[in-house]
Amino acid sequence: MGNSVEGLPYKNPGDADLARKAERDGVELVSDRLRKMMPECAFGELGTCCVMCYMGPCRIDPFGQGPRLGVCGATPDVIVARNFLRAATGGASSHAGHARELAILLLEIAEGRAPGYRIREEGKLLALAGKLGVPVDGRPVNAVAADVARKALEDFGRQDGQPMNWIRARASKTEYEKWERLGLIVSNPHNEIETAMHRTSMGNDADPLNLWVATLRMGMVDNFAGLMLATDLSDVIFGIPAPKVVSANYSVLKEGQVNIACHGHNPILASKVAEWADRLEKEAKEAGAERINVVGICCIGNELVMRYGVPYAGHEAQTELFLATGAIDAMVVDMQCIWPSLPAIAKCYKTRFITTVPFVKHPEAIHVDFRADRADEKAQEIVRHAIAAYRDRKSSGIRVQIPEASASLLTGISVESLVAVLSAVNREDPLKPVIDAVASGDIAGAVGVVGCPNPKLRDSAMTEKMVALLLRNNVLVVTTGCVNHILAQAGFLTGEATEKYAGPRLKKVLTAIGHAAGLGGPLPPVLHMGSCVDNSRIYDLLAALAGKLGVEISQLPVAGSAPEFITEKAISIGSFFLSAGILVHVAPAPRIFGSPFAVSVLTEKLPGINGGKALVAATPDGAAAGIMAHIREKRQALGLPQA
Ligand code: BF8
Repeated sequence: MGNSVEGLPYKNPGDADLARKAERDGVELVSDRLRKMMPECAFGELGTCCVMCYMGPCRIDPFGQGPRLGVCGATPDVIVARNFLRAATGGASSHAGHARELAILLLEIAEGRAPGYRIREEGKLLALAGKLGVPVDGRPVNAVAADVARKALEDFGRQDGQPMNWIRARASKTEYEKWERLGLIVSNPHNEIETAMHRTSMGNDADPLNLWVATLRMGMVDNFAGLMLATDLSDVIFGIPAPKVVSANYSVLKEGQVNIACHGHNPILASKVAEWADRLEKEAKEAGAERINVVGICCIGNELVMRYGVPYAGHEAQTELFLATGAIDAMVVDMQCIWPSLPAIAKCYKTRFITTVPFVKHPEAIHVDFRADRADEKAQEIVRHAIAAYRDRKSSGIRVQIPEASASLLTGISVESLVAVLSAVNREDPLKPVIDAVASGDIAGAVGVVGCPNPKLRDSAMTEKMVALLLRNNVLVVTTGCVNHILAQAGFLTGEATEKYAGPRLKKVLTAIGHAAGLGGPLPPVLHMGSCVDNSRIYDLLAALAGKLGVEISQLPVAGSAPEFITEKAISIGSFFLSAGILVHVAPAPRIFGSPFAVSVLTEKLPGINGGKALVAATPDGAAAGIMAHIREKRQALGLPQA
């Protein structure tokens, strides 16, 4: 494949500057803790450490040294499969919890119990209602919204074994039938989660194949009760994202302003904080600040930038560094990916660290019990904390250092807005230009590059280099999650990146689309589709493309990649894309290599059953080469010319 990208300048200079500042300030960072943890436990890495019962912990050495079975008799294949299923369950629980909160909020809005919120996208609500079989004609919007919310909540209490409403309504017919044949249609996400915990507890399921099928089913829970439900309802309540150009990186912080960093996932909290930051500007000015500046970190950064153009600060692995700037007055969090290290670091810089969710607390944090029915009151309380902290910062002489690192990105690519952009090229059939470009080979394929920034791989610039290689090979990239912060900071989400990184054929297509859409230059080669729950947008796009071509998603020349994954949520998302029959590349290595059975299921057996396949490669060249080989194979099977 060639085209090595060694030597290109990818490092964010702000990271190194702030790491030095943190060291001077006596603040320990993730990189320090990671170093102290080395070497990490090899049994854990292989997945053959079992802590399910108190006859253990047991660990199996795959090289034949020591015991071959756990004390209970569990084989390494069983131990690995159980551990992996539990990880997928952790991830799916997070996404289902996020989505269920939105369903409850929609019901509260419809019943007039959440006065701070409203329905912004009636069109999307009515379209969903139609798919769910909710009558719409002549009914008030709130009555329809209440029924849509009840349809969502019904899935979480369903005991009749019937398929989830959200799967019936939102899966394409082709994919639904495939999942039905494979026994992957789930009925109730909570039952599925309960059964997964039950079957993996000591003395239950000892059939590795049965356990791996349960993992694929957990992937279905993740998508239909988590990702897709969350995206659908967030769009209804907070708006469908539309394209916009926004600033990113450390320079979005402003020394003379009250800086509030939102961190976490659900727009229920952050949208209100952003609103009240504007409404309380007068109070900030009275405190001597120019204004209140809300910025987004991690996935809530994606949610806020996609819909409202809120400055796009940075990713998970930079959170501690953002605190080390000394410029953040309040860090406001809801749930997921909130490192326990943060409140103590915040304290060093007089940053008020504010938790808001009853099950995400920290002894050193300020807790504001944020509730949708009192959202305006609680958001004001949070913003006033930040204004008070600004006064403290100014009077206490905290040293502020904001690196000059800056970037901009085109964001807001929902399926709806992408179709609108493409209509500029073909009004009657907006997806046709993309399909034609894929058919001719101008676009070789597409890859969803998603997930987290893993400190183990950050120094190698794994994500940036892999993406540069894919682009040079005329592969279009779409992104969600924290990797988008990485790619935005490295300049990949601009028209200039098309000039710099895209292969000639991809460049030709993106330039034509960009000019037709009035962008005054090419469309970026990396399209930002949102937060981790917005992986559902990628699935919707693939389903639309497959539907137009009359093939299954598994036949498309596409792949998913989580090149630096960290969390269990990445595992549950990956499990869904395996269920959908897609190649899923991951790095670092998932904890499966202690089980020959797991490796054969994920790399040999599953591809023959539904097309899903795992690819493990921890170097940019290895990952890009594996993905390109897969894309070529799929093109050949469809009878398309090689790009
Ligand atoms: O859900 S990308 S580090 S913030 S897990 Fe977490 Fe990973 Fe970031 Fe979002 Ni997704």
